[in-house]
Amino acid sequence: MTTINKSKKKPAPKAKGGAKKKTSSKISKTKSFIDMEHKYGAHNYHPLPVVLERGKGIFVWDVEGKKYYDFLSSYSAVNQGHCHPKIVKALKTQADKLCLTSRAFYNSSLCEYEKFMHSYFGYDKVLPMNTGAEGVETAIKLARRWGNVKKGIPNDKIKIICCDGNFHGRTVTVITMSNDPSSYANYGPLTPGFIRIPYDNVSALEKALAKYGKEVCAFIAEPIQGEAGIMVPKDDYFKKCYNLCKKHNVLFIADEVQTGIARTGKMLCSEHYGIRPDIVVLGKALGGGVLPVSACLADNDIMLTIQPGEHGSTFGGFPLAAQVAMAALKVVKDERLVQKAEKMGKVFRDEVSKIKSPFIEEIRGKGLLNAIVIKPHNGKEAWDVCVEMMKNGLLAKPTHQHIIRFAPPLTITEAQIKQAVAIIKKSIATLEK
Ligand code: IF1
Repeated sequence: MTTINKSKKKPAPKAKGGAKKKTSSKISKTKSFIDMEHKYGAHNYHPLPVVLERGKGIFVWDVEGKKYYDFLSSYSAVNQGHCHPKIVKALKTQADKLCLTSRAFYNSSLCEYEKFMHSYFGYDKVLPMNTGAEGVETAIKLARRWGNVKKGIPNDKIKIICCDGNFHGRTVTVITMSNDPSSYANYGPLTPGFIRIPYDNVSALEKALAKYGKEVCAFIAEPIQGEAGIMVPKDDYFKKCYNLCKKHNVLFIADEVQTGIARTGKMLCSEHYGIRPDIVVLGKALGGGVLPVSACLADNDIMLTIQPGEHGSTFGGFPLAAQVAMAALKVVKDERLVQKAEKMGKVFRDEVSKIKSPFIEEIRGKGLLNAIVIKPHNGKEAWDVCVEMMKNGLLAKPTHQHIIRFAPPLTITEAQIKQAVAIIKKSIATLEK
């Protein structure tokens, strides 16, 4: 897959006013914020022309006071809903007490968090970081170290196998794995030691391992590819990959940054496939939508290959993050978000499949991580559908030119899903005319 993410390249259309009843002063409020950002901010995104200032649960409000369904959830970082009172309370309580210590000293929250993560996910140890990309970098370091120390691969020979269409973050080593030029082009020299194979193709992994197995320390994949367009692999793909990895003494790394924490209707998406990865990378919703919190989970055999002083982060595992992450994960259990995502995902896919439109080519996903594939019609494509939905009070974002991701907070109710699908239907119908 070599498709460029054109949705990010396309210039954001000018704000056309959104709601019909806006006064000119209100329009200029939105425009002035956007102009300010264009003048002083780096040009690394192409957002929809909406300026948000408040959020509660599944809703967000813009600076004009207009209310929207949030069907992006900050790329699945807000699974628990915006400003969840229990998560915000944990943040405030700890902020008044102790925010940051660095890892030069012990702190009374981190150990509690580590024990909590052990009982929650069942891995011996957790290695705390901040962003998803750092979590992936850490998994790469762990795998390489394990490959050297435990498997005996010389460091200049160590390889990691990754998949076409992957998205694992934006650091230099991580973009090395990407085959999307909009991620990696002109950022070279990149990091050596990666082999890329097609996703959802067992024989490609089999061949790569037959050829390079002795030098491979790990295979890394997203259980469902997000940026690629919510690509759900065949049911038995990952089980077969996992078994091949075991046969060749290769670690299986699951990047669950986007798919983890109940999003797909299981706590970890890997559970759908009946596998327990050797290393799990978590991020996004681990911070409950309020702080960047990421982590690698692994057992001692892997984790203990990194010795004291050999890896770290000023903020990784800071008291504030530790308390927020525990609160965020408690909310997931207390509010049965795994079960809700599973059930509401079905409702969403059922409702969308009832819409008869030349725009809708396919609806796919698991739990509340879904995508509608848009067939261009009347010269309109996914971006235009998103702009129209925005006008009608629902926010979602295209990935590539023809796919729209739909991922509301997992706290959404059946009635709200139905209202949201009505907005999708109405927006598409407007563009059909
Ligand atoms: C952007 C996508 C989502 C991720 C997986 C690691 C990371 C991500 C599976 C890195 C991050 C984000 C980042 C954002 C867009 C977004 C995204 F469309 F690109 F693929 F969510 F779907 N692993 N994904 O999805 O985590 O360092 O950002 O905390 O960079 O444009 P991060």
